[in-house]
Amino acid sequence: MTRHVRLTILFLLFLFGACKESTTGPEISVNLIANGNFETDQTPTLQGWVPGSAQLAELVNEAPQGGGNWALELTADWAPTMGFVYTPVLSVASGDIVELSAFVRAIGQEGGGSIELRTGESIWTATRSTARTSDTAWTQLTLVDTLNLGLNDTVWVVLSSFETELIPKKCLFDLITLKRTNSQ
Ligand SMILES: [Ca+2]
Repeated sequence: MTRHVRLTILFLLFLFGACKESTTGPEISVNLIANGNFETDQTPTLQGWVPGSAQLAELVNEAPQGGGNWALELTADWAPTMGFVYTPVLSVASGDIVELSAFVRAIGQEGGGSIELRTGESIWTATRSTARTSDTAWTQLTLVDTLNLGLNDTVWVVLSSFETELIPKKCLFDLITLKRTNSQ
């Protein structure tokens, strides 16, 4: 084997190693939520999110600093409320440490909302990590979780208004990010 061939083989092995590394997941700090800003080119959109009830999920012309022009407004209808939206998260694996962040603002003294990370075979029975606020100023909520996934498990991000039995409770959401940090 000539030196040239040996070097070529080494180079190919190096390339293979580099490619293999890149399939373990997206780069750390990439936002895994495709539409966390609820707008594209200043046009409001709920693309990528599934609402519990389309009537309770509205895009409104308001946003926190750095959040463009539009935010998601969720209204609670009852307990449990259908005033929520969710999106599945791909490109994560068991053992990943992820950070979910969102800017949230309650409307009125009764309003408020929560952000959740759910993992399980069904979104309805999934285990939940939750952060919530009833602050009427834009507030950044953050939660960190280490994913522990079974073979058939999915990860979802859920945004929800507070439950209600009397007063319609409202909450605004914008700038939703989910990032792999892989360190705590
Ligand atoms: Ca926005």
